[in-house]
Amino acid sequence: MAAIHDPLFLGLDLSTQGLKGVLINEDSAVVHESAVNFDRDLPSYRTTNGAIRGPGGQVTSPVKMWLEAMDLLMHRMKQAGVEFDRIAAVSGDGQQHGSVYWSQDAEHALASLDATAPLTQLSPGAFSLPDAPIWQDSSTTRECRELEEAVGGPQALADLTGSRAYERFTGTQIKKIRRTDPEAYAATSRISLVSSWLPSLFLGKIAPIECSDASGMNLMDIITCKWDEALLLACGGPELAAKLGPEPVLGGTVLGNIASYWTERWGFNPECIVAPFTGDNPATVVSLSTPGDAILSLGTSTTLLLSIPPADTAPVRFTTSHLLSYPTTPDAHIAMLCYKNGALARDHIRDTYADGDWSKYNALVQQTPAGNDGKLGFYFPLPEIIPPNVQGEFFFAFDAAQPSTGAIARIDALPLTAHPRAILESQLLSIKSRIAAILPPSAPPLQRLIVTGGGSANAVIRQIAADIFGMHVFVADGGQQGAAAGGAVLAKFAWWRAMQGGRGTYEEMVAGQPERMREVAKPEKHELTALYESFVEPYRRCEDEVVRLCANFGSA
Ligand code: XUL
Repeated sequence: MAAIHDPLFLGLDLSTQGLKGVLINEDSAVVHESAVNFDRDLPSYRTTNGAIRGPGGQVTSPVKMWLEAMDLLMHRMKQAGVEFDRIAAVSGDGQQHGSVYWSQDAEHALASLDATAPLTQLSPGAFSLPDAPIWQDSSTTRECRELEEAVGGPQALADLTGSRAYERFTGTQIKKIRRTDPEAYAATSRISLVSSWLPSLFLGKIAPIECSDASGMNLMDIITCKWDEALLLACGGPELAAKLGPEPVLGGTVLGNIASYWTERWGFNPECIVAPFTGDNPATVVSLSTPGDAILSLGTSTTLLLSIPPADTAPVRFTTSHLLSYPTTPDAHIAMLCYKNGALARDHIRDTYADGDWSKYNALVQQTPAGNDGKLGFYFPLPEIIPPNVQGEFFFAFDAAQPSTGAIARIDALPLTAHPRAILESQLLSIKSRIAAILPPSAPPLQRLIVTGGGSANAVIRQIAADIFGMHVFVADGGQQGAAAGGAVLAKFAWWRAMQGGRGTYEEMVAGQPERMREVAKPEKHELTALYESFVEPYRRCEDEVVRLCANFGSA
């Protein structure tokens, strides 16, 4: 491998609402960022927040839009003066669980891309389905129950794959397509995750799926990181193994050199390597986590992420959260809670009660007392993941002086000024009520809360998080590009290992690197954290009531 002078590493993040590119240098400092927003920059695809909602909980994104976004991103990077020939490695991440269906012509089309034309030349010919089901989809409840039954129940599936069946996980998405569109399924040569679809474009051939993101499919054995035959059979029949391709690969490996399309069209260096991309959440962990930290990602989804170091004992398994394999370190894991109603639900409250203005929203939060005088509001515009499939708005009151013993009452509404605080408190109390259950038994208490994603820029949200969790809150100094920067670090990791003959661990690479974290909030008063601690119990009872109401009467 010839050395590239003063190399840069490109991380690409294909998220729900947009595509970002981040370049880091050898010191892992961010030197460039560009972005494309799907709704704003590519309005002809008529997406709302990057997605198209169909009947029965179906949610997809047009694959052609993602191709066009890639071309536009490259244009923007070129215009900004990026020297493509200095990029030594490309990696990145994709929103988890989304899947792309390649046609029988795909390999040929990828191998013979015309460098004078944009990437949209691949569509529609290279795909057997024009739209990719994405993580917001909730249309596969039937398939979830069938899959769990096939392997002995939800805990058995969680033991095997790290998660019980979830509607958005790729295995049940594939199972549904096989049932409802057998022709398209038969016409599919390969299935990629969003994270393996992206490197396929750069390689000019279909890339293998990466282990950490494969943990979001309900198809891989979470301990061995190999496809599980019985699960493949249950979801996609005997033909699925060939459609998934080789066994999942670990991050930090080299998939190949960049295809000539990119060297000719954009001036990439032919020596540039392509490394496996991972999911957005694992990439955020790579970018931000040190052992003992919790990461709260306040993006389109809200996720809580904890790194679980390699241990001799088998990792804890859960039925209410997810266990993912770690993208850089064999035998290490990530524990994750994921909520669908994150930023979009908060935006909805801002628009309804604060004239769409964050300063007004923040002022309302600050004017209302912590705990909203014993009132809780639940806001689920989309069918939620935790608790599963609840939808609608629900309000409750209880005696804040006796939170654990007093009765809770369902009420019709909250005072109009109470909603901005109520959504933050209920979203964060939901996480607080679950943290203990996902920490491995031997784990020391969590030390820091690292916040990332759009919502982490809001000082009022940071403060509430500090008070509710009773933890000091930090952000990455270089900005909010958690996932994309993590992707760039994965590119650098693959390059660094390749430079030393394929040897070296991630921990060795980052040892001694300065930490770029800045403290932005700390618990204001002990009494506030104690108040929120006492709210966990009534929170749980109200949440159980929401689950009961949705099960009995359908969504509110
Ligand atoms: C994780 C999940 C979301 C997506 C989009 O399980 O569904 O966080 O990765 O960000």
